[in-house]
Amino acid sequence: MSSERYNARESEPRWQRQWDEKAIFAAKNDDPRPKYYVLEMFPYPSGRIHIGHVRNYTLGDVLARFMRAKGFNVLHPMGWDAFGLPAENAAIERKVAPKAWTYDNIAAMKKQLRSIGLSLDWSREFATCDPSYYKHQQKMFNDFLRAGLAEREKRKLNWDPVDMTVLANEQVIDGRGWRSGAVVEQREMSQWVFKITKYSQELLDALDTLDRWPDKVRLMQRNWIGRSEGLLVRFALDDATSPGDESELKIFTTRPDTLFGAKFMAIAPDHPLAQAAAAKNPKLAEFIAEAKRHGTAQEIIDTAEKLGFDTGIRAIHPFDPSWKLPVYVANFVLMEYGTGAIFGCPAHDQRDLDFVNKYGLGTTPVVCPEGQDPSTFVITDTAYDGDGRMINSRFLDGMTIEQAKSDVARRLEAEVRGNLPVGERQVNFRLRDWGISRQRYWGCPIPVIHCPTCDVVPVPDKDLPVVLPEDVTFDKPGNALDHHPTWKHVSCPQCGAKAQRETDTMDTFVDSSWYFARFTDPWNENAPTTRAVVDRMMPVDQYIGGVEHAILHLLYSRFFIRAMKATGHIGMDEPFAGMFTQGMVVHETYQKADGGYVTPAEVKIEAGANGRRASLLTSGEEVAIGSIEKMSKSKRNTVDPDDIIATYGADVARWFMLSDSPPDRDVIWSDERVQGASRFVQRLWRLVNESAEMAGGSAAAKPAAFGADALALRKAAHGALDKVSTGIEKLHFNVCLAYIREFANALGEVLARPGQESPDLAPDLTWAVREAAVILVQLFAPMMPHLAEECWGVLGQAGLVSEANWPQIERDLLVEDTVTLVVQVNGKKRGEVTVARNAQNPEIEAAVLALDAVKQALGGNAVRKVIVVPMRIVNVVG
Ligand code: ANZ
Ligand code: ZN
Repeated sequence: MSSERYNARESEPRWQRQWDEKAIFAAKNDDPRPKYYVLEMFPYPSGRIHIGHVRNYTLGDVLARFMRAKGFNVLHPMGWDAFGLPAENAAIERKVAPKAWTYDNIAAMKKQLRSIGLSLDWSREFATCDPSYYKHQQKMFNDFLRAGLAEREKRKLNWDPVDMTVLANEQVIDGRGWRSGAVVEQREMSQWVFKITKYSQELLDALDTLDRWPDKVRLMQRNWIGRSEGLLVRFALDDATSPGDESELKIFTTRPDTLFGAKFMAIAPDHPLAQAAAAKNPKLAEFIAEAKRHGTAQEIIDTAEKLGFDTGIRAIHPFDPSWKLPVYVANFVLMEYGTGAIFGCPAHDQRDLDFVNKYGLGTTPVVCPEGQDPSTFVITDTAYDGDGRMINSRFLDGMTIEQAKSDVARRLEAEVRGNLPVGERQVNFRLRDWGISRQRYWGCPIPVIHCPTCDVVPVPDKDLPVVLPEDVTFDKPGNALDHHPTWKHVSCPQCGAKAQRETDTMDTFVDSSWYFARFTDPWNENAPTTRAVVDRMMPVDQYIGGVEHAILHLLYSRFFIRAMKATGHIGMDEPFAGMFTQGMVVHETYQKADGGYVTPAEVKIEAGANGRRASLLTSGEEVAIGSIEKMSKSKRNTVDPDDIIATYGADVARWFMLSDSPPDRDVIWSDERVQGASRFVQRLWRLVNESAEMAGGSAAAKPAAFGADALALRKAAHGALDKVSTGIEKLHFNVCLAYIREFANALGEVLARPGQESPDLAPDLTWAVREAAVILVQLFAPMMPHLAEECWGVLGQAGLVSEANWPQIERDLLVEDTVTLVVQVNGKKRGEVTVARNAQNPEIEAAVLALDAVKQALGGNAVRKVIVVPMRIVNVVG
């Protein structure tokens, strides 16, 4: 038996079939045991599983299998994030219908996922493009509309001229569309928004309760929400200079303490005052048009040169009527934030400093760092934004920044102009409402109808779902739904007149904002959730996915659950109690002399005289080994999970993924290391077979006492069990694998000792070997479940290891049996002694007095007394 190699290719599908037939991974909603919900971010059905998926799902699977063995009712479902642009692109490029393309891909990828041996509950599977899913999403849209959580809003939107769609701010990267890479334009349009800003403060505060989320993710969310406390200040405009009827300019500042350092005012290019001034000034109009062409995305603004145009308008300082400040239109002021206007204080704000240095407006420092002489403190190229005392600021001089802020706020709130206070404290958030309208076909239709008399009418709940038509064409750019000859023409549900359906569909981030709640009861045809079930099975206990979703997907989901709570679909606020962001799978790149990339599969690696050397398998042509990068199509440094599984088996792929790096770090794919994992699989197989041969096919009664060898092995087994159990709970999988290896070595040593083949071995040792082998198999079962099932059978264990309870730890085997004591002679440390933990004082004294260091220190003097401080110190008094 043990001479045969383990054959993954034969064994893996066999066990997968068994798990399926017995449906052992199906969670039951009425299971009385405590639930544990493990979820990996569901995939987009692109057509193929990539290696990043394998890592993601393996991480979740280890935890799911472990928690199942620990006795939890584990919910570990899988589905498909199935709407989105690639399906439309496939339709355009390959003339296949988006629906057919999507479901074909799902079928192919499901097959691949099965081959990885994941313990998934497939009975709950759905795709977000199933009408039976998006029907409920449309229902919730209607509910949100009624609750004031969805609204129609005129907005300047980011328009992607290539994809012909509106993009969320988050989908604009460096001023370009995240998919097309086209420079994004601004267009004013009506669209649907979800009122996420109603929850700005709550979404921020609740981050403190998410103590099982990575700090970096919480910080990213905090920054995205972007809360700042400041002051609104109404600056009066100098009448003589003001265009039209404008008499004041409202600004928002977080630094009212720096008001006496003001050198200019600046307004956004699309500020009404800028428009008014431009009407009389063609040069200004030109400047504004140019600024808008560059786009107003945050990233562009942060990196662009700070440019301004003096409007000729003058604003009056709120504390000094004779102090006039020039008003510029500036390209770094955003209309969407605060009031779209600022006062500039160059000494203490870098952008303002860059600006004044360009336009020669000067600086006056008003905050002086502690220990600096105010009379010599000057600002040249670097603004000072640190702490200090107020200077050059009249009544504020000598105050701290905080004191000055509140003093200014108090004074300006008390000052009234035209019945209104000049200043008003305000909290601002960077977070904007979530625009969800997309001018695309392959998405969830927004269930409203536009009627010429009744305006916007929601599709009545009873008429849901609004189903996407399938007979669409993609021969024209733009939205295929809009081009459909009949679909949008309907009668108004209210007045019966001719009306039109909304042809915009929802941002696909909506689909992924509640799928995890739907998994709790995907069979409910009447409602998105079943309250009794969803309130018990949610929240997700451990969510696992890429850090690229750390802001948007997680924030939208946190909002959506709150909105579902407000509309009665769930009874909690936070969807994910634990969050884990996994690292990427990276690989070397290989480049031919002509610069073209080649895949790892085309390359042979050898150890050359000057390190590793790579050549093409076909021609032998040498290729350059390049940097290690995220696997990507463009760099061709990908490995295909199918190839790996066909060659080595899923268990090897899983083991390798877990072994090399902590799960939150990048892992470098290496064929050499994969082969190492493959050898380890065979080694485990031999160890288990040898153990079974030695210990017999079934468990004997536990011996009453164990000799030294058996005890040592039992300690190794329970020590490994203890460490691996806590390691899995903390998702320190790579550490767990190291412990498993170490323990396998310990078992291997026992089996390799001479005389172990003899038939009359001590029963305590055979019992311990058998116990160790069983524990070993259970320890690696979450990582290599197929091999574990096979080994389980070899050991004569009943049932499936996938269904077995996690082994019980015998804690008394974990106690270290020796202690190390500090040895002193006359109070001075002279060495250490290691003795048995239960050693008695005479034994300890004898051991100490036998030490050379002690003899030397005594210098022949007689020992007067030995004092033993248990577990710590032995003092010899001479
Ligand atoms: C004067 C000042 C002096 C400012 C100083 C800063 C430092 P956060 O913290 O992000 O809220 N600001 C206000 N509205 C703006 C807009 N629409 N576009 C560009 N900048 C804007 O930033 C608030 C600060 O950003 C405000 O405080 C304002 O500049 C600027 F030493 O006012 B401050
Ligand atoms: Zn009507």
